[in-house]
Amino acid sequence: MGNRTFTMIKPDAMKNGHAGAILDRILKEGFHIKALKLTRLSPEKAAQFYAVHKDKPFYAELVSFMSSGPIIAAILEKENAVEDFRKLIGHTDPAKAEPNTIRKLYASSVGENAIHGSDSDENALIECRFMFSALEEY
Ligand code: DAT
Ligand code: MG
Repeated sequence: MGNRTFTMIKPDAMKNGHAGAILDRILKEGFHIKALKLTRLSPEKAAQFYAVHKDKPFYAELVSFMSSGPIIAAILEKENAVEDFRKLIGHTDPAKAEPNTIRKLYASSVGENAIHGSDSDENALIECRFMFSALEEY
């Protein structure tokens, strides 16, 4: 799983019409799409996905935002996928994100920051399985 990561194009980027540009950028950066779906998280699924943050002050807002509209979820493959993808998306807070990162280009705030990327190989596997149950197929 060292060469795979998991991403979601978040509801703000979907609503603002950035999904096409973001997918284009991901492909141009050398990531291969192994699985992809347009879906919507229920509040329960969003709460479960972000359970690690359940004691944070922004948790309720995060769950509400992530279940507020459609998302695109995908499994991406590339050498060193997790680390390279975190670099490509940039800092959690777009105000602190490096120039030309996806969050710098498309995110509006720390809460609504356009895109998710796994933070470790272990979490990438957990997150891929969370969203794509028949992972063996990919
Ligand atoms: P990342 O998405 O960069 O891995 P994280 O795991 O620390 O960041 O937080 C998960 C999400 O929670 C993040 O993408 C947006 C939201 N979030 C994080 N910090 C926040 C804050 N200070 N205020 C509001 N939302 C926040
Ligand atoms: Mg994180």
